[in-house]
Amino acid sequence: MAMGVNEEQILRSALQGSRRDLSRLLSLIESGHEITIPSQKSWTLGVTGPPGVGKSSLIGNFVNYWSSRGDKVAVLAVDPSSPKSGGALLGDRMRMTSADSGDSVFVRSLATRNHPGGLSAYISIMIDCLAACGWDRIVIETVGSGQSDYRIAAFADRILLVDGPDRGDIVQAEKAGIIELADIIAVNKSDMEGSEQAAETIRSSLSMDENPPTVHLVCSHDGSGVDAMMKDIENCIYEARCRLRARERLISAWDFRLLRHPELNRVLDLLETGSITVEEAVKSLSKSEE
Ligand SMILES: Nc1nc2c(ncn2[C@@H]2O[C@H](COP(=O)(O)OP(=O)(O)OP(=O)(O)O)[C@@H](O)[C@H]2O)c(=O)[nH]1
Ligand SMILES: [Mg+2]
Repeated sequence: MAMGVNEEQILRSALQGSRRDLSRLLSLIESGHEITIPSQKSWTLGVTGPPGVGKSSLIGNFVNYWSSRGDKVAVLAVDPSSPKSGGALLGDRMRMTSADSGDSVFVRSLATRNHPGGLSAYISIMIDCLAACGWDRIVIETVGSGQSDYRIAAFADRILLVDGPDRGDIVQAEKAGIIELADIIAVNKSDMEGSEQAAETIRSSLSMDENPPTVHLVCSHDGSGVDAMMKDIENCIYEARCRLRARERLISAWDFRLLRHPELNRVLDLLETGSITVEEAVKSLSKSEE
């Protein structure tokens, strides 16, 4: 479907720097409008990890670091307020503004609950739009509590996994299989007991890897360790995990199509009553796709 006049106007105005129209543009994309924009060269970082480990707080540090260098930073926060630390995003916004970086920061939240098939179909085009509108650093924050959540981070070129000092956090990340996708791992809350040991546990579990991610012990509250980690994020060579990420993106896109398939409920009814086998269900859904 070609873009309407109104959409073209919004796109043009967003490209000229209107933040309001950039927001409107992202809303259009999120609600399924097709926006045509040439693929862009962009700098993207996915930040993922279990709920409450301090992802948003660390992103607040990154924003300060980048905006003090003159970079413009856009943050796409997917389901930003988990019940465990609800309202965190607002706090971050305030922190970002207090860093006198108002014009150089753009924060947008995206709720997966409105999208049964996830956000995979929208995220790349949103990244292209942000890059075309002049945002130099694009960060995608996702809660890594389930595979479909953390997979969205794989749409970024580099992935930072944030973990906490609790063994529970780390086990959760291990179970979800996020660790293997990460280029860099941050064990946050170094001011808390157990954090050093948590970092050591992760390092030793990675010691057999061919290209192990670097593990940083950081504290978003006082900023310790953050500058060294930022340098690592900037310089990270992420090619080693490109294929893995491509695989995760493909699986996301596949899930998206399946969960939005118009015949899905009919086929599920048949499966539920045992009228067809899973194999027949797959065949039936693939046939009606052709
Ligand atoms: N002690 C300590 N607490 C921290 C640190 N960083 C973040 N926190 C606290 O941890 C809680 C969660 O922080 P968030 O930044 O919202 O964590 P998050 O991972 O973005 O949370 P979700 O997006 O809800 O998954 C807040 O109460 C923070 O103040 C830290 O370095 N040390
Ligand atoms: Mg958060």
